[in-house]
Amino acid sequence: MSMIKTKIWKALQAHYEVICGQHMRDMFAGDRERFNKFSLQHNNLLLDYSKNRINEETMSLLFQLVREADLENWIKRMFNGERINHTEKRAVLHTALRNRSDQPVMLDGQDVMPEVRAELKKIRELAEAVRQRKWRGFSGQPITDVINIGIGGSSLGPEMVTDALRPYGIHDMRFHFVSNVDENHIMDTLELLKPETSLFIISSKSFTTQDTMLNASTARRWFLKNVDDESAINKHFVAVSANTRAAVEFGIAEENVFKMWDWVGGRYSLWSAIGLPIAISIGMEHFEAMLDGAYEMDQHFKTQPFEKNIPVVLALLGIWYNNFFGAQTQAVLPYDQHLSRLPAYLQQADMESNGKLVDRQGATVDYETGPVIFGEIGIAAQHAFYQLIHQGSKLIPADFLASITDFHCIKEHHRVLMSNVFAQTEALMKGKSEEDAAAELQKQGLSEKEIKELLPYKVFPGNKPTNTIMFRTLDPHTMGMLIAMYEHKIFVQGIIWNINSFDQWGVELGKQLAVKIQSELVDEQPVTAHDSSTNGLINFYKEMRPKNS
Ligand code: G6Q
Repeated sequence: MSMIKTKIWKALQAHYEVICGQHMRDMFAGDRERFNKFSLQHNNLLLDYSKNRINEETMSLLFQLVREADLENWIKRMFNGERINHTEKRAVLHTALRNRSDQPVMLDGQDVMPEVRAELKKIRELAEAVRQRKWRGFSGQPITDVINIGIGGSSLGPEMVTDALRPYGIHDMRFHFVSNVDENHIMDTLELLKPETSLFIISSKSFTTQDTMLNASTARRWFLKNVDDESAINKHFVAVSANTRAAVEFGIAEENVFKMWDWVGGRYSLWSAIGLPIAISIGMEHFEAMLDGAYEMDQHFKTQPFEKNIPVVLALLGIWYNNFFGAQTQAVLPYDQHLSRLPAYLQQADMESNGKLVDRQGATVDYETGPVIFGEIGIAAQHAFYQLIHQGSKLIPADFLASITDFHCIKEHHRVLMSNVFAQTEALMKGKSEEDAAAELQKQGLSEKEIKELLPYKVFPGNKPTNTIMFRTLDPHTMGMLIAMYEHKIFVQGIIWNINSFDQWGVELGKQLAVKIQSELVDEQPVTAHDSSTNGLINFYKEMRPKNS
């Protein structure tokens, strides 16, 4: 039976009819305990979800929904290594990568932990050797530049975290992330490098992704052109892959290949050797602190009752807006500059996981699934697209993220920053009534006529939902907690929507399509095999491109 035909779904729908006419302003006015009721704290992490269009009944119905979806059992199945990614027949065990206990994690009767620990040891050895200048290039010089060549899950996570934990990063080393097959990306990067001080990490779970393979070959060619010594490759190229053979065939020494496993999805893999750039940047102790933070969130997720469970609450609020209010989007608005890549990272994590139309039984769903995730640094976005959130015709639930301390202790900066976080979420909730707007205009000395004309534009409806996620400092431990929090939120939503959050056939399609057309671009012959638009575009390109390109 489709979820939307269940009793609990209908109860939520009926409840929505009651809530949608209510304003959060009145909800706050009528309940002084609202913040205490609708906020959760875990260590130094606070989730304030009181500025949502909910009351106690809403939450109780939503908790009932998640119980009926059998979440408790699904959590066990995931952590216990069942093959819950049924379309690829794979287990989903990224949590094993950050299992900091001495408990085994069994997969088909075998404990995966010895292999996980062996890889962590290998990561530590490389990270320390590079950081301590013991890893030397062919000419005896230490590494100054680390270049990650990978795309999607093999790039976004490491890039986001390396950036986010910059204050913990080694200062005299530069990190580059090349993902686009557009030659500008690799060429612009190579321009900044010297072969003798560069370390390339070729990150590809499959080691067949065309974009990555091409960028890796170009990097290798550039290196050999400058160095002219094949044996020097060993000191400048390492790989991370589940396909060791292909990495070795590419020319990477077997001892320089770090392992990945098919039970780790690309977008969930930054905890593995895919996180090498992070480990080199922040050092192994900090990398492990990040794993500790994620493990702590795993334990919280596994053991806390749903009512006190941060990922579960976040997931349910998302369902509330997505499926009952008809919201199409979810904004991610970090106020910490170091989280500037978080929206891009979550776009993949969320949309690749829950952008699905077919349920676990193979039927097309008759309800909305994953939302469009978008976002930007909050302060920058305030001067750009917040207009639409405040006064547009769409409902856009938003997550605000902010750290309580900064690293440079420049008080004015941080106070101004935080005052914006508090002011924006308050304004989005309260809005500005006609009376308040009119009073403001009167104060500015406008005439009655002018006020009447301007008033409609100066009114803010408010009632815009936000979560505020605040933490003491953006340290490695907190970073681990935050990422794991979002991973589990996505998982919970996938369970409620009855979809497989761990495959990505849409991405696979992209990998196949271009290969076919590529052969048609070799010669100058016009093509006719496609629809008229595709034919037209290909032929225009062929005609306009410089000869011999
Ligand atoms: C992630 C996706 C996808 C993948 C890239 C790169 O979950 O599967 O983003 O990470 O397509 O794939 P490779 O690591 O195999 O090159």
